[in-house]
Amino acid sequence: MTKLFQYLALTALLAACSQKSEPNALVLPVSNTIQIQESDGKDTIVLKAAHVVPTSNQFDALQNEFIAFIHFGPNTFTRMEWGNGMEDPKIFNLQNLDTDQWCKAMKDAGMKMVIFTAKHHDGFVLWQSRYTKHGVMSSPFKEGKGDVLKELSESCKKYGLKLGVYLSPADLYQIENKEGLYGNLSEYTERTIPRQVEGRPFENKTKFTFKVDDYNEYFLNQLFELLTEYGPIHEVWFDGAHPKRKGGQTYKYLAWKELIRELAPKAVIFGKEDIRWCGNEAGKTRDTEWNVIPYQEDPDQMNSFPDLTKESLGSREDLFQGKFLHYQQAETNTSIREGWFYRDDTDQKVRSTDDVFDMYERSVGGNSTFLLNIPPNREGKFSPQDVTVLEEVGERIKETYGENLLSGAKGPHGVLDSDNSSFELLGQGVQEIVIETNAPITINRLAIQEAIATHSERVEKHAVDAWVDNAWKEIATATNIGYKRILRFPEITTQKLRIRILESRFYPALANVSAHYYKARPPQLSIERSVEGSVTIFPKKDTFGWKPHGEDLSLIHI
Ligand code: FUL
Repeated sequence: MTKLFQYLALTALLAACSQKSEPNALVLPVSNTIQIQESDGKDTIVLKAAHVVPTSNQFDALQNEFIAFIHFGPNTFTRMEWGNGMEDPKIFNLQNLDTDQWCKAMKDAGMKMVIFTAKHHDGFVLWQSRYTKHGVMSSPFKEGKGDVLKELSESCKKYGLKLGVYLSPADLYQIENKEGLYGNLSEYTERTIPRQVEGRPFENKTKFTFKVDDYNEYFLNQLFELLTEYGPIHEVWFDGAHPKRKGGQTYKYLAWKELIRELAPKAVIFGKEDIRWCGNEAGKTRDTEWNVIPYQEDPDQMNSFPDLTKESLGSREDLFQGKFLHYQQAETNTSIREGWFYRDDTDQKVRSTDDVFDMYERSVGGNSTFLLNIPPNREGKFSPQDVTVLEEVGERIKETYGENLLSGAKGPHGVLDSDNSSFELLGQGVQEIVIETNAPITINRLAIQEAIATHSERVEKHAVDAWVDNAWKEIATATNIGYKRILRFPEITTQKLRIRILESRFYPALANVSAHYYKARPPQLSIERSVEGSVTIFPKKDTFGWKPHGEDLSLIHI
């Protein structure tokens, strides 16, 4: 880290020298949200954007890179994607549960955290909640004594995975049943959270008072249980979908947030100001994914957040429309299977290792986090095909990215750190860096990271050249970098690389550069024999489709 501080000093110096062109450079502090003033010109807005940084929780979440989603519940047994809330809890007829097997497979894949559907839209709870009987307590699972979340949290501890919870705001059981609280038009009054339940005291004695209605109280009580009785929670996932609404029910998110920040200080909140949905469920990524996003209101005060699905979200033109600039990273979420829930091992297709690895490189290497869903089957396990894909993806990640082929190379300030830590901050007028290795290396991947935690995301366009046959040869170009950009290019053997920053919002600050080699696999082939005996060999078609209900659910996000 010493080097980093030297470079920081250098940048400050260079900034000081350039006071004429950037008068605000030295006085502008970095922040998670920066307000735009009416008097701000375009240059000032761009400069402000270059000072918007993630919170330490957001930065930790970005460093997880590859995380897991688990959809499990009555739908696993009814083979539905969305339940209707009126399912008999006995449907959840789980005879075996092997959360260790889930965790081992996720760990082998290189994932760092798992987010579990504690409650999906059907309202069935997979933990022993004090506040409803619609859940595992009324199911045959361990004669009503089972707690899936508890078992998962214990396995997570054992395998060193972080845990997150998905608690659906939409709740069909609370909508459909006679005594349901959702949209029951109850009054907003002062309520103490958690509501005490006889014989079920909480070890955590924290108390909150919020002015809320019945459903918000129910939701807060459940959040209290989830955030205090299952170990540290690192992400709370709020889904935007609503199969049905009732009674004009609204959500008092600002109260939920207060409770989460207090009880789970390390957690990021998905679907709100910390993390945004990438905008599709099929694993598509943007070529340019900016995480500094313009808002019309202060995101810290906002109660609801729209889904941001446009192709361009944080370009200069987008920023000029905003009143606040806010760091809000994207999660690229999709499922390893056709659908979020397990249906069967015959018709429900599973993505190939090639497909998952490609999404990994595009999402993690495209300034976002990769959230991959693996739905357990009715035996309480991941199916063998899913496990194989996870193992193979993990092996490829390790084999490709486990080692930096630049370690020991000479950078502009001496030998690069072999641990790949602090690298280089570019000052005014410094638009390129050259890295020279001790011996020729053969590479087809380059990963570049900006020092976003301290210097925001600034690079808007860059290129990489390799020294080949006594000349520079451009091998890759791309737009922004941010947390991480993985460049993929045909393999090249060289001893010298040059990174050129072509456009940036302010002095770019690079944190890491690493070079890698991905061993390409031969294409999967299919063989067809005709009746006459002739043989045709052709590349296997990837027939995976995204159809949870036979339709694209991303279209019904509301
Ligand atoms: C969507 C939900 O409707 C799906 O069932 C799933 O939970 C997915 C992650 O989000 O909005």
